[in-house]
Amino acid sequence: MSDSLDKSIMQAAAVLRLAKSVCMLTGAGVSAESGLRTFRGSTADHLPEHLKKDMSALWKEFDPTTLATPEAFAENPELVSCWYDWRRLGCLAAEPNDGHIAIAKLQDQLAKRGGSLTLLTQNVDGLHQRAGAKDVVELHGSITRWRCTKTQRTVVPEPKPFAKFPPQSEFGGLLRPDVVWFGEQLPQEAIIAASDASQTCDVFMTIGTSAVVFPAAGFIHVAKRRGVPVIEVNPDDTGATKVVDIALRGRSADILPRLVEAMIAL
Ligand code: BV8
Repeated sequence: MSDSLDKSIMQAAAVLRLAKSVCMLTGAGVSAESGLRTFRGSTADHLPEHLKKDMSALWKEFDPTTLATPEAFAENPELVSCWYDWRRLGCLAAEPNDGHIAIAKLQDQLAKRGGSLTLLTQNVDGLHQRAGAKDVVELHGSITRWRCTKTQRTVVPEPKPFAKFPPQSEFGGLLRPDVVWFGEQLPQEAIIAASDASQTCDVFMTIGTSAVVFPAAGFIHVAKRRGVPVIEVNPDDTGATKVVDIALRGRSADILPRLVEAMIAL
């Protein structure tokens, strides 16, 4: 690691050491090293060699931002549900990486010191929870849970492909992934939790997100406007970089374990 990165990690660790309530926003980049494709840019650049080849495989033909809409589902429920079921099975087969594990450890460490970490994720893969993180706020829902288009009742399908597409619900509608598509409102309870945390935290961390999707990215700016220090972990600049106080340029699975160890050692 470069000296300047080491120095920035120590700076961020000192900020976290004094923190009482941390609000953290994560995005697809945190799951990149679990082998899950991000939405924008090419994740493959930041992947360990053995994963690179799979990354640019099937997704080239699908643009997630056009498929993640109610209009796409209405027009072609078979394609959209098949694509989501393929992603769902990928998420179930993936394992949390060292970045997910470090976040759960940080949340535990803060709780032990009488503090808290509110984890807001844009990810729908459930990997934070599988790494041990608690009370995860899923701003964009969950791909492991599907919802009847007629009754809105949710089900958790078995860990195997649907038999046919689009899958029928037993309640008379179609089954769709219980995720928030573009143009759809975020769950009310998630908005309330995220608004509360970004308005009361004393440190904000943005990790593995390009910070271009709203209202999720807006919570970074809510904290910034209150003068709260903002720490970013990302190999690249993002839509939030101009309001970031400490930018840790690198992969979350590398940086987060070092950051948490440095904070504990202080
Ligand atoms: C809504 C779920 C209104 C499905 C997703 C202002 C205010 C409000 C809305 C808008 C607004 N401006 C525009 C809008 C509309 C829109 C929007 O934000 N559009 C953008 C594109 C401009 N927002 C909406 O439509 C939202 N709804 O506002 O509704 C409303 C109000 C009332 C009533 C009705 C409606 C809904 C947005 C949610 C859409 N759903 N996903 C699914 O997963 O398929 S969004 C999708 O993008 C994913 O959730 C994803 O998580 C999210 C954000 O992307 P990122 O996570 O940041 O991923 P990305 O690939 O972009 O970046 C990855 C980053 O990781 C990169 O920076 C990369 O460098 C980095 N990285 C790579 N490797 C690593 C790494 N970092 C660390 N370590 C590594 N190894």
